[in-house]
Amino acid sequence: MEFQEGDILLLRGQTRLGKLINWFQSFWDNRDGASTCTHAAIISPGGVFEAEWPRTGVSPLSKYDGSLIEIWRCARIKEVGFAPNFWKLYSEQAGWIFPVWRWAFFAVNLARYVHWKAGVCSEVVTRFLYLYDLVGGWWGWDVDMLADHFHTSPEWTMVYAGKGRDRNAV
Ligand SMILES: [Ca+2]
Repeated sequence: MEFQEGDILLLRGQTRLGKLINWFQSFWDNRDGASTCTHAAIISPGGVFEAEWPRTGVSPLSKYDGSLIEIWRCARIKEVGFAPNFWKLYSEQAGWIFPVWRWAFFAVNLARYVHWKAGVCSEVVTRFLYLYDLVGGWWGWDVDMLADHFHTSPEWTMVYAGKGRDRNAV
């Protein structure tokens, strides 16, 4: 499976922290009451573009080797073109220290109202989708909102689900 630039990676939360995040997300989720994914990133030149501690930027895809991931694809991103919107997003979000404080606002369901410039992982991905008119906003979007959107929108297809490739495997 070759991933394309503009595909969206969702990480299924398996760790203790992941389970805690899923509990929070399902607690606030008034759609399906369930949450399985805890991180989101954009397939980009050099790997994945993601907001994560310590700074928002590009990480190698090999970081997800052995982790359970889902890859989602929307045709419009390729039709409109990846590069202009990606580099616009990059210029806005790359380099910020991960806004840890935002978790407090997510926890009390105020993240969509209280923000500065830097988003958490799911907000950065949703901002990217917003540039394609695929969503109506991005602040306050948690990973489960993104996952639920992908599962319910006809524009999105899951092209891969399973373990990230183990590049050391023979
Ligand atoms: Ca959900």
